[in-house]
Amino acid sequence: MESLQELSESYLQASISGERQESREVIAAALARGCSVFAIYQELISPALAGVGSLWERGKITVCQEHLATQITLEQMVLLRERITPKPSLGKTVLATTLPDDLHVVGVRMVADYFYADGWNIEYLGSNTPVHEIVEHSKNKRVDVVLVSLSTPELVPICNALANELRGLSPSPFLIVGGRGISNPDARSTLSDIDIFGSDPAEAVKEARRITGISGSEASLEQVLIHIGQTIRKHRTEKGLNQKSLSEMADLDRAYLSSIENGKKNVTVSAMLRLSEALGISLEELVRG
Ligand code: B12
Repeated sequence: MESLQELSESYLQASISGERQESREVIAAALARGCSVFAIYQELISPALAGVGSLWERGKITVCQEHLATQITLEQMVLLRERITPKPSLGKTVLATTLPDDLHVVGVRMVADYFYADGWNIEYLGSNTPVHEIVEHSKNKRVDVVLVSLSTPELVPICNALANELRGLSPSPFLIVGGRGISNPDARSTLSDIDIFGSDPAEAVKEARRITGISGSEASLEQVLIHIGQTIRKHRTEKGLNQKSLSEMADLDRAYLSSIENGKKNVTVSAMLRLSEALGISLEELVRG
């Protein structure tokens, strides 16, 4: 079986060759090995794109090949996103964007997906958004957190201008900034009025929860039951099973399964164990989604 690193190398080759189907098969192979969407983002796609960057820097590939790899990646990410079952809604909104003249969207889309999985509403603006538009949209949508990705330190002055304008809003959203453009401490030291600097998307989600006052155990029992029900339904339909077949496999009453899937029953641990076994997933996956 190929390691994730080998799969990443195959993905790099397939994507710069414009082989959509082959690129998709590499991702399918990682999924078949049980890799999560976020493991694929971090350990397969990100290193492959870093590889694309270094081939391009050394003149080994054309700009068109770099563009093909990015477009194929964005397509694969749309498909991967569909596999994410978000946690119950937190009722909080994050706006994710790059700044004017920054076309690099893969990183910010990935970070937005971490927030999506955590139950945030996402206002994803993609690339090259003017500062005053970000501020206006934040105000209109009552955004709680603005998340900016910088691909180069040259964007720091624009980011400072954004921070300054956001401070003028009431209430003022929190500002989280990350990306390759601030990986260097010198670049970070020139940023002002930023609530959080981030490099690790999972850490950024935790920090965003902390600064907006969301505790880890925010979800009510009702929300948890709805979430478990949705997870069961998602895995059941992915396996092409109807409720009748799954209830027989798990030795449960069909009507009981139906109310579990609708989040209407306080499902017992033994029923969850039987369902996780029948669906071929761990109990933890069933609970966390
Ligand atoms: C694809 C790509 C492009 C594509 C982008 C297309 C698109 N639609 O996204 C195109 C061809 C347009 C492009 C153009 C350019 N690019 Co370019 N590009 C890349 C490349 C190969 C991959 C970028 C990528 O998607 N990486 C994968 C993602 C997942 O990584 P990431 O963005 O770093 O994000 C991760 C983390 O940083 C973090 N993160 C990111 N944002 C945030 C935000 C928060 C809040 C948090 C918590 C975390 C976080 O989470 C992500 C997941 O771990 C990189 C090479 C590389 N090593 O990355 C160069 C690279 C970024 N580009 C570079 C350059 C120089 C350019 C150009 C100036 C080239 C030119 N001379 O024309 C132009 C600029 C265009 C512009 N105006 O923006 C340089 C930047 C160097 C620098 N830092 O100053 C790089 C590093 C290549 C290099 N080695 O020189 N590029």
